[in-house]
Amino acid sequence: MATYQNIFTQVQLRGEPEAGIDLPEGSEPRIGAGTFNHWLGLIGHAQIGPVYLGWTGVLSLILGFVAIEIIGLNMLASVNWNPIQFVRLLPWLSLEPPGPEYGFTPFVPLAKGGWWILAGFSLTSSVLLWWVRTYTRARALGMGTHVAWAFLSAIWLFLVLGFIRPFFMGSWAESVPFGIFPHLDWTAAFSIRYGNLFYNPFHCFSIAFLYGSTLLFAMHGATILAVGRYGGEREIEQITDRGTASERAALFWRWTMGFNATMESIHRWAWWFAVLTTLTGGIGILLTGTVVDNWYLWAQQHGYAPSYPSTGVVDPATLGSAGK
Ligand code: 07D
Ligand code: 07D
Repeated sequence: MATYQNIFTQVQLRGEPEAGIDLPEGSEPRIGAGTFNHWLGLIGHAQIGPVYLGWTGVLSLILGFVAIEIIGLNMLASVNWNPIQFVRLLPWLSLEPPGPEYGFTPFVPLAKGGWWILAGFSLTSSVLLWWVRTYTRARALGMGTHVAWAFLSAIWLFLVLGFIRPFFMGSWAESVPFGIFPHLDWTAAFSIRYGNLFYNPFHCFSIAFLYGSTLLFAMHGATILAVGRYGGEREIEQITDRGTASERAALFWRWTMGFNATMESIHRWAWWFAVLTTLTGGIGILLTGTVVDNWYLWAQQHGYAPSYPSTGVVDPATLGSAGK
C-alpha cells in the first residue's frame, strides 16, 4: 500500500466530489457538482469544480470573449478573411491603436483604431470584473484579500501601459497594439524612442524583483519538496512538532547561509517580490515621456551613466525628441 505520496507518486482517490463549505443565505449559486480528471490529478487536485461564477464572472467571460472576438476578426480581415493565412500569420498579425492624429479622443472611426478602443475597453472591463471576483470570493471564504491586491499590481502595469500613460501623453498612439510579435516590436521601439529603458531605474527595480521572484520561487519550492519525505506540506503538524520538516528546512538555510525565513515570512517575501515587479514597472513606464524624455541623457545628468568625451560628432539624442 502506498503510504508516502508526493507529486510523482500520487494515489488518486475517487469518491463523492467535495462541494466545499456552505455559504451564507443569498450567496451566488455554485455551478456544477464537480467531476474528476486523471491528468489534472497528476499535477494537482483531480477534482474540477464546482465553480462560482456569479454575475461578475459571467460578465467578465463575456467581455473577455468580446475582446478576443474583436481582435480576432480584425486580424482575419487584415488577411482578406483567409483562414489559412490567419493561422499561418497569426503571431505577426495586429490590431493597432489609433494614430497620433486622433489624440486621446474616444471617437475614432472603427477602421482607424476605433476597434482597438472597443477591444481595450472590453478587455479592461473583463480584467477588472475578474478582480472583483477574486476579492468577493476571498471575502466569502473568510480569507484575507492578498491575492486580489497582488493581482491589482499586475493590473496597474497593464492600465499604465494601455490607458493611464496614453491619457497623460494625450494620445492613444502611445499605447500597445494587440498582437503577439507586434507587442514585442512596440516594447523594443518604446525603449529606443525614450533613450534606452535600461537607464530607467524603475526598469532596474522591476528586473531585480522579477529575477528575485524566480530565485525565491525556486528556493521555496525546492525546500518544501526536499522535506516532502517528512510531510513538509502538511502545515498543521509542522507548527506543533519539533524535529519536523519545517524545522529541518529552516535549519538547512541557517546552516547554508546563516539566516532563515520563517514558514510565514517566506510567503511575505514571495508576495512582495512579485507585487513590486509590476508596481515599480508601472511607475517606470508612467514616468517615461511624461517626466523623462530620454533615459540615457537623464542618466548622464544624474551621474548614473558616464558622459563620453566629445568626438565632435553631434549625438542625435541631444537634439530633442523627433516630432516634439
Ligand atoms: C505563463 C500565465 C498564462 C498566460 C499566458 C498568456 C494572451 C494573449 C493574444 C489576443 C506569464 C496568454 C496570452 C491572452 C493572446 C492576443 C493577440 C504568464 C503565464 C500564456 N503581454 N511579452 C508574452 C501579454 C506586455 C513581452 C507571451 C499580455 C508589455 C516580452 C504572451 C499582456 C510588455 C515577451 C504575452 C502583455 C511585454 C512577452 C507569454 C498584457 C512589457 C516574450 C506571456 C495584458 C511587460 C513573451 C511572443 C507569459 C513571448 C511574451 C501576453 C504585456 C513584453 C503572448 C496578455 C506590453 C518581451 N506576452 N508584454 O507567459 O513569447 O506570461 O512573446 O499586458 O518574450 Mg507580453
Ligand atoms: C504585462 C502585467 C499585466 C498583465 C495582466 C494580465 C490577460 C490574459 C489569459 C487566462 C509582465 C492580464 C491577462 C488579459 C488572460 C489567460 C490565458 C506583467 C504584465 C494584468 N527587460 N521592458 C519589463 C527585462 C529590455 C521594456 C518588466 C529584462 C530592453 C518595456 C521586466 C531585460 C527593452 C517594458 C522586464 C529587459 C525593454 C519593460 C516587466 C533584459 C526592449 C515594460 C515585468 C535582460 C528592447 C515593463 C518598467 C512584468 C516595465 C518591462 C525585464 C530588457 C523594454 C522586469 C530581464 C532594454 C517597454 N522588462 N526591456 O511582470 O514595467 O511584466 O518596465 O534585457 O513596460 Mg524590459
